[in-house]
Amino acid sequence: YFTQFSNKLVSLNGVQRGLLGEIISRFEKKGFSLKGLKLMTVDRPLAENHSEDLLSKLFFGALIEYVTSGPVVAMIWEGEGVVKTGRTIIGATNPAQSAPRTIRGDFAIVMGRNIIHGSDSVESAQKEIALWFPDGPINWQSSLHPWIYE
Ligand code: YYY
Ligand code: MG
Repeated sequence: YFTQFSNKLVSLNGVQRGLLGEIISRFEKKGFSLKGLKLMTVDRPLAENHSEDLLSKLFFGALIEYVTSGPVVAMIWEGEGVVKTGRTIIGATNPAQSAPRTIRGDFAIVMGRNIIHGSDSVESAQKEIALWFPDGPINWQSSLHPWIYE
């Protein structure tokens, strides 16, 4: 069983720029399973709670403004190693350094508009899933499971 979940947030300009299908498609094609998905606006307490580890950073205010300024899509993806592999699919924080064929490498130019957030550890994924999906993940299993895992 592959119970590792990761919470991904397609941030404001992922939605505004019409990249949602493209982003979902990259995780789907890899073989990960979608266990939660919603389009939502973000209030300040949620944004601040989500990014509380960055409270002391100079860019914190701008980050909160950005995340609360429009709809985001919150997703839960499940699969073996999804937290680490998901961050590889997303690419480096600074799009100027993200490799081509990563989401940030292909679709973003500057750090403060880098399209998508992904949990950085299994522990933070658990915390973020509880924060964004109070009802938890959707429980289902893909019939492709034996063709994706040995
Ligand atoms: O996990 P990741 O999103 O790759 O980077 P974090 O260090 O957690 O920062 C969160 C978020 O903050 C980043 O995606 C963009 C923004 N940010 C920024 O605007 N300027 C920085 N110098 C660092 C991060
Ligand atoms: Mg982070």
